[in-house]
Amino acid sequence: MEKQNLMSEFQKARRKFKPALPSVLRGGPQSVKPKAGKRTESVSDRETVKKLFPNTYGMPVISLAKGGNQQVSKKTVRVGVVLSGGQAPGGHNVIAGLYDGLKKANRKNTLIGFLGGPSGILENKWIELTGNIIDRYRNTGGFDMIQSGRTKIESPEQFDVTKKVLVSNKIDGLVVTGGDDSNTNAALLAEYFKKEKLPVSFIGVPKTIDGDLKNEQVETSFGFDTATKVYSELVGNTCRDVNSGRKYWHFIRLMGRSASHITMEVGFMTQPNIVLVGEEVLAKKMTLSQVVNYIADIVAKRAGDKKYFGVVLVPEGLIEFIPEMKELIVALNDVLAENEKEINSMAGIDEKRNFVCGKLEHHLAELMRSLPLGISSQLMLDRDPHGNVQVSQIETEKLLIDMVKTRVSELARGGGFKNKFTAVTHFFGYEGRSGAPSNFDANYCYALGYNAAVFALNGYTGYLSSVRKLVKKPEKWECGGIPLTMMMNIERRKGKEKPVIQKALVKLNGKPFKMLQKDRDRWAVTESYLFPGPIQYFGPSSVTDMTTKTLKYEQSKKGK
Ligand code: FBP
Repeated sequence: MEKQNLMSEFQKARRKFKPALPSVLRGGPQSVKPKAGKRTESVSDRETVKKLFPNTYGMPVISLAKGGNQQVSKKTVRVGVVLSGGQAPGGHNVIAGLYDGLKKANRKNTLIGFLGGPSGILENKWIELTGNIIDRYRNTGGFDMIQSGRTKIESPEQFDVTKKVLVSNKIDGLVVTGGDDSNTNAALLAEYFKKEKLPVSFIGVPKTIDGDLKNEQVETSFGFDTATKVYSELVGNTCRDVNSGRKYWHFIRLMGRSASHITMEVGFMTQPNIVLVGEEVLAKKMTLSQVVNYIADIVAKRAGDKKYFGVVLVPEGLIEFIPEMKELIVALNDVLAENEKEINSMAGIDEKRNFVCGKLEHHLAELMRSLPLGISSQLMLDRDPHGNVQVSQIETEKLLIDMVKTRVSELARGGGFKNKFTAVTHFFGYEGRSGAPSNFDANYCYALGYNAAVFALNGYTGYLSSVRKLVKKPEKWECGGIPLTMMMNIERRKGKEKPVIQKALVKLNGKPFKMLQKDRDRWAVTESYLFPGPIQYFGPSSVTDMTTKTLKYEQSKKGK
């Protein structure tokens, strides 16, 4: 709990920030009328998704307009909230907005917070969130008010426990704040409760710093704005350092488990020498050696100009985009899932690797053996509860440096430059996930939470809270809800076909990538570095209210 005497001057000042609500929400939930649009379909695998969600498939998109809706104030509701997955700046403001929305409708409404993520539901661990608690966390980063976790509610027993816990606690609605996997879970719960004829509303809120939970209706997930601003400060400072010392190459891996949105945004903000984009590597079917050659050629070119320094941005998910590595990871997922007990009983990494290699096809076993032991052991680490490989634990930047070093030595032997390649590694991930939310995230999250209150009060279930037109001022933002099933497709997880919300990867025909393509050759050979400095919370609006370049480019004439 944030106690007044344990607060920095910044925290005290930041607490006073009043998020600006979209004008449609300003009169409270009782002055908002939901309007239904057309029936919807899932993004793909329609028949399969429809069969899996017979009660919640096809629901319409809902938009909110001003209008009398007094009945939401007449009943008293008890709503739960859970934070799920990785931290993202602004989560506390989602809860604050939800709380304020519920209380504005009826002072007797209550909000409870399940502790430690979805496991808090399974273990029936929760606290009532009072005004005092909420006030201590307004506009703060982190998820420490109620913490988070990655437990997936998936077995029939877990669904049964969830039912018992929510019913016994008289919960009318549950707001699930999470990424694609957690919102998939919310959709499954919505479907299950509908099937059981239990009137509990499940409303999702799009969270993830990775920025890959977006589509036509969701312009960005919350946290991306703040996290990329934090990373941009660090990368900008590193660019300034190389430009001063002129002796190192910095390889900086940035979070973003699958998509390269974070890396591209930080690239726009700082203009380093190399920005790798996983989605491009996949589209061009580049091998690991080709990625290495691309970097080594730029290192050699700069060395030819007597520039023995530079900055490379590496998206954390790169490794999974290199087709040969992806094939290996997919095969490993199955081998690890099928032989979990046996592998866990082995103590040595060599033993594990030999065992696993024995189960892989010959060419994949060869690839696995060719990797440094550290990397192959990181590739074998436990998958997260949703079946994802934990790329935050794989030191791709070290693998690249090793290989670039070898390649640069080869090139240097051909003459033309001195081989003075010295590299330094960084991983910027956790540093950005819990920063104090930028004005954008503070406003956006508050609106998402308040909007979720409107949806819960109106008894909707299986919807994602959506706030749009985000490049405009907050009062002009549009609010509504998107059926979770609309965003689904079928993917292979833990060796099985599962319905999941489709991740939004970087589009190679989209404006952000085209902007990068236009500039990156110049950034490679010159020092075009930008130094964005820290997020500004106070000061001129041109600086404090700046949205991300990604959002700006994507929303400019629909990103074309
Ligand atoms: P979410 O998708 O749950 O928001 O998490 C994203 C992320 O921050 C990734 O960028 C990163 O790979 C992962 O979480 C790290 O997870 P963990 O906190 O479990 O190490």
